[in-house]
Amino acid sequence: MSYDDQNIFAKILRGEIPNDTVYEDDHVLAFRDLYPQAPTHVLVIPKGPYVSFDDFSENASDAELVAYMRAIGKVARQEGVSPVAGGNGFRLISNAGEDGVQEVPHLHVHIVGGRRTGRMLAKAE
Ligand code: DGP
Repeated sequence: MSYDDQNIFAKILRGEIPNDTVYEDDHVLAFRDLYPQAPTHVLVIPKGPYVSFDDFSENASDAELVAYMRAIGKVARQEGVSPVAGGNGFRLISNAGEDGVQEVPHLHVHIVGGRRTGRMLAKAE
């Protein structure tokens, strides 16, 4: 699957659509999910054109990979959900492709917290 630069997160990165940014650096943008499913629901995306986690892990530079991993932890701490910084915990979700039920084809990790998130998987729709 090739990268579609008309996806909604590409438009957010170009500033064509507003977003509620919580963190940004040279390689990463994090912003609140438009349809939050928990008190904390932040999406962390790389600024580069990567469709999914596997695409990113294969093709991103070391600097992008490190920045992304660090940013996820920073946002969890900033949002107060990091258990190693006194928070009550969180879940990371990164959906990929059809079986992963990925809606937006630009890599994103959901940081979900602020409530109990239940068991890992729901039954298939
Ligand atoms: P996924 O199924 O993992 O591809 O989730 C996509 C998420 O993106 C979903 O939780 C809703 C969110 N979303 C969709 N459109 C927008 C938007 O325009 N702005 C923001 N902030 N979030 C969006």
